[in-house]
Amino acid sequence: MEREDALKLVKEQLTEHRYQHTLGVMETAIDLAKRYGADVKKAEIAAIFHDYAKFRPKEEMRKIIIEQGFPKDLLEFNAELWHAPAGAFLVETEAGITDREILEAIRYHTSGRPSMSLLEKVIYLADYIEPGRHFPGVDEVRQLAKENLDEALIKSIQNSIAFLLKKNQTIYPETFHTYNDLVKNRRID
Ligand code: DGI
Ligand code: FE
Ligand code: FE
Repeated sequence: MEREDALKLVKEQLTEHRYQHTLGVMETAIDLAKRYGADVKKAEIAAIFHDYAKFRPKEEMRKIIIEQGFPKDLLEFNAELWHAPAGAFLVETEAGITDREILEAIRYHTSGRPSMSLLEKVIYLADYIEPGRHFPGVDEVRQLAKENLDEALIKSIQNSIAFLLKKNQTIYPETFHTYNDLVKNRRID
């Protein structure tokens, strides 16, 4: 799908603010894909569609998670997590994207997962460091992202977990599993 067609589909689904975030993720994902040798076109399309389901009603997302056999434990955790797997389903059925790698990058963009693909890592990190993000620690992750994709991911997950702890929020176990997997496979140079 061409960029302009994808952006048009997504714009209808999002607020102006979330659309601007999406444009930032798109540019950042393209940069990261070039830097780390991921498929640039897939990174572009996955980034454009990553938050497609962000504003869908909770009940619709809950239904998709149950009917599509996504892990049901998602439903016991914060509903903010649901737009990622629900989005993967809706992007396939409504936008006609069939590429599994793109759909998985969308599905795992919030929690990550162990053994993430290069494309999944690019989208996860681009979502965290796009230019519109302003939270504490983001500049450190932006610096790391220039040198080492996994180290940047580890730092971003550490920051996210610390942020959720501070807010007294539950933490979805897959977030820990992603973190542990990356740390175990760390290459110390
Ligand atoms: O959709 P975005 O805002 O661009 O970014 P995202 O898909 O990473 O979603 C971030 C939101 O999801 C943010 O409000 C924090 C929340 N979140 C992510 N992981 C967890 C989580 N919330 C809880 N409670 N537990 C998690 O593990
Ligand atoms: Fe998201
Ligand atoms: Fe996002």
